[in-house]
Amino acid sequence: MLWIKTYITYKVSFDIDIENGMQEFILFINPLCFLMFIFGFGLFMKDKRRPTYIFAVSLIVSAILYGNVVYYREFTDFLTIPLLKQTSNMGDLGSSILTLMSPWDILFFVDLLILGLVMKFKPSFVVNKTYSKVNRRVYFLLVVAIGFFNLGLAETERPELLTRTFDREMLVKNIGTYNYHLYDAYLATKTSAQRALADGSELAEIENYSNANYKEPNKETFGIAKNKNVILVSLESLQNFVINNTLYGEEITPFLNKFIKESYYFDNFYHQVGQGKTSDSEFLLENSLYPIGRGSVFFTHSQNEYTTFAETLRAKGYSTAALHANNKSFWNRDVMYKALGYDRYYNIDDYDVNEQNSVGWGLKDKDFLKQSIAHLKELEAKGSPFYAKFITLTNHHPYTLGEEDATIGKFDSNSKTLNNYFQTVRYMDEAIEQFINDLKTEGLYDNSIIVMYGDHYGISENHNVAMAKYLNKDSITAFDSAQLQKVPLIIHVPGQKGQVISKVSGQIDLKPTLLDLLGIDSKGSIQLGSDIFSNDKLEFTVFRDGSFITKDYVYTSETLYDKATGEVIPDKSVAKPYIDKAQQELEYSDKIIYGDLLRFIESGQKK
Ligand code: GP9
Ligand code: MN
Repeated sequence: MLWIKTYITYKVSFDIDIENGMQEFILFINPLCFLMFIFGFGLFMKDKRRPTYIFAVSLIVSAILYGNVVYYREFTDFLTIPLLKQTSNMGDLGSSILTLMSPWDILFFVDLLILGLVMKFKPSFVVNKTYSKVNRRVYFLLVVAIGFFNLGLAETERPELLTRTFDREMLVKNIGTYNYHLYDAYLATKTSAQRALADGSELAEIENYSNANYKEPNKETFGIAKNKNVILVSLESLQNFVINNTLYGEEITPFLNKFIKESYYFDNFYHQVGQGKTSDSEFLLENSLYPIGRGSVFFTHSQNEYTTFAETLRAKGYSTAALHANNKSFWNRDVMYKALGYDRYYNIDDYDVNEQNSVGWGLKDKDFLKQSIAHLKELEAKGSPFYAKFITLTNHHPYTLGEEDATIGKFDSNSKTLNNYFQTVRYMDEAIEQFINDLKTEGLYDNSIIVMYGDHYGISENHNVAMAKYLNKDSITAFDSAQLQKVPLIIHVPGQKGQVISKVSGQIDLKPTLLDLLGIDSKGSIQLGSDIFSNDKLEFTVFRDGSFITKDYVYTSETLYDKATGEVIPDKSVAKPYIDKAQQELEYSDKIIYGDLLRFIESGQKK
């Protein structure tokens, strides 16, 4: 029953891309080896113990599967061990998780009910028999054989499955959810050993790579924001498709649409986060390194040595602060922010938060930004330029908003998430407008650069049907999904003229881009992005799962598309250099993080 249930779950709850009959077959048999193995221990048990064991295992395995189902509904991804360790996130996640569960989910456990009834009314079905040693050996040999058979088929379909995989769907598809979890557990132990074994010898190669990819800054923009304050706003879940777009004829983000006309607006800019969502975007910004493939680097590697954007500014005399009205331990920020070089974290304890001014995840953006002005004044009073990073919150899944705050209608589709999204996006737009006006009144506008970007997608692939309806498309394909990962990037430098920059770029480019604007050359420091303004900028952006976008190509789920036409290019070899480069960069980045390699750089050498 569990085998069949797992397979049905694959088909119903997960969206696993199947290309041929062989892949379907692998998917079908992949739960078998693990389930036979784990239930096999029942063969050693007698009397009442066996049914108890079988029932307990069924319950635990079902719970794990169900956990994945719920997580997948929002994140289109599978659970990992580092994620489960993020217990300090759990409290706040409550409201989000509840919206992802449905009373119908009870059907998911129907097999347990059947099993219970069988045990009660037909106990002989599970107990009675004792098995001889030979029987048991044959049984376990069979398990091993099925395991190798499965792995063998998987390797032919997907070579290097276990050594070079950044894509969890690929693992689940080939070795099954349960073996995937075992593999994940193995990775968890392996990564903890990796730091201990690292000795810095890997660093030279990575430094060479980083230096070779360094791009000379653009003379026209280098230093145009020298010594200005940096006010950076991370726009929660804001995707680029809402910019300059309408809902039933009404502009969704009227303020931002105006603001981009007097700023640099990057309309081909992508988020690159993994499971760490907002925290991953912060990591990308600060380090110009990729977040890790499993869990959140904020949790797993907060003790590492980093060379960050904040630290670099601090070394130039800036005071540095992060402002976000959530519990300080969410995403382990209180610990990680120290490693990233923020002098001060203004968190929920620094704000007046009550029922009236809260919605969804907490303090409403308008109130958050309003109350933050006092903190900015505090930073300004220190007498040196400051770097202040704001993280908004209202436009967060499940996008709840009180009627009194809604100034645009809802969309009408089968996805409540997408329907609500437009309202919270509009709310955020208004909050930003109010904030910019406040900066002007406070005299902060003219001596600050203002940087704003979407931290990651807001509408997951789970809402593709509704999204297709909104975008007037028949469906959302993998090709479309990849390009929907665009988030807006807006940089406003005092006195500039507006300009749209359409180079393909991503969050990994933020650090070198901003440093160059501030007149701080990042040459020689280890970074995997480059200044977007540079005339030599390579238009190439890698996603955490190994997908990438260039000027001409979109590569996702191991399929290469012509970006202009959306057609599949069967001969992937034309993009081989990019495919290799994407893998290489992710590997280098992982090596740095897992080996804590930056600790081997002499502090004098640090930029
Ligand atoms: C929580 C906020 C949201 O503090 O940053 O995090 P997310 O769920 O988007 O990663
Ligand atoms: Mn976020």
